[in-house]
Amino acid sequence: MITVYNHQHVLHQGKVEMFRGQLVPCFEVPARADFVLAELQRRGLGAVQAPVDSGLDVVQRIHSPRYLDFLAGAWAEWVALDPANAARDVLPSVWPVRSFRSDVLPANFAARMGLFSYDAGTPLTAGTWAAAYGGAQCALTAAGLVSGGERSAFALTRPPGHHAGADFFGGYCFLNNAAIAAQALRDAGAARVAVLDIDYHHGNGTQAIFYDRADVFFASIHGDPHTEYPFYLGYADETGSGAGQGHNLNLPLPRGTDFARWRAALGQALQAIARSGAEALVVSLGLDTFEGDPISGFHLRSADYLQVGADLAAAGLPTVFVFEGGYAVAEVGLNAVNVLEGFA
Ligand code: OKP
Ligand code: ZN
Repeated sequence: MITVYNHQHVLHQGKVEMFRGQLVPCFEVPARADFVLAELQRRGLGAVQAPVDSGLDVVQRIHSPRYLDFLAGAWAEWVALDPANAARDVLPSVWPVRSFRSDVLPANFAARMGLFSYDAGTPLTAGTWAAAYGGAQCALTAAGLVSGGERSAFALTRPPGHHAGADFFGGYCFLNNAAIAAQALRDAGAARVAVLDIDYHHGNGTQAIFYDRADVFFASIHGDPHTEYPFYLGYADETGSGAGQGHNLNLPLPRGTDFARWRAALGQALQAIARSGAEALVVSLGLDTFEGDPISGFHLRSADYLQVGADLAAAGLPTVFVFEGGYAVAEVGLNAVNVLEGFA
């Protein structure tokens, strides 16, 4: 399997995130991708290549122009407010909840930070745009390889993407790489595409992007949002709207879920994907379902990921893997590469 690796990922390096009233060190660190790359190379799982830059055409079909403009220019605006800001990450602190307007674009920078985000755990840094842009290019290149006839490809990139919506960031995510890959597969001729999100956290951004579309089926297995981040989306009764009715499947599971129960949900998701008529699959590959993950609550073990890969392969679809979460940093390489090897 070819890996498309975003060498610019290191440019996004948050210092702290807000957690229980304190600023704590970020969980989403550059070493995560380094461990995956090292394990891929150690096990010789296939070529690693850099992405081809194909610009923002497909990205603009997923994200709104005013959101992309904001992201691309946010760091320069932040430093222009005060040169001392260059040493500090940006975190939002005010949001337009129900009854506020989101159509007006405020001149105030903090107001726009809040307009385009939904949590205080996602620092924006000097290199965030460059890293996220490189990640989107990885997803596009991986999708292009699969459209061109490869059985599978892996977009190894960070920051992750599945929490990012058409016009908001959050949950460590800025550009929705999986959604971008799915759109690229559609544009290259697949009539129907499925996105399967196996990160511990519900892929609220991906769901929202495709919620009213019939051409992209979204399925997600995740911690029950009654207790787990992102809390406000990911319930079983969310099945799609308008033309997208019936094209969204959420399989929330309780904290403490083990592999046997998780695998049964995977089987259910794959059956639904087969029924959807998808001609290609995008897997949002989070490894934070691992028993040792510091911010999650499922109990998958490293060896289980080989079986996950084999189950995904049995679906028989051309597949783009996109790296998402996984915060047990020392084990994330082993776990990710186990999925890929099980698939291969
Ligand atoms: C991103 B991905 C942890 C609180 C939760 C947000 C989690 C984002 C997960 N201190 N913070 O889905 O892996
Ligand atoms: Zn996650």
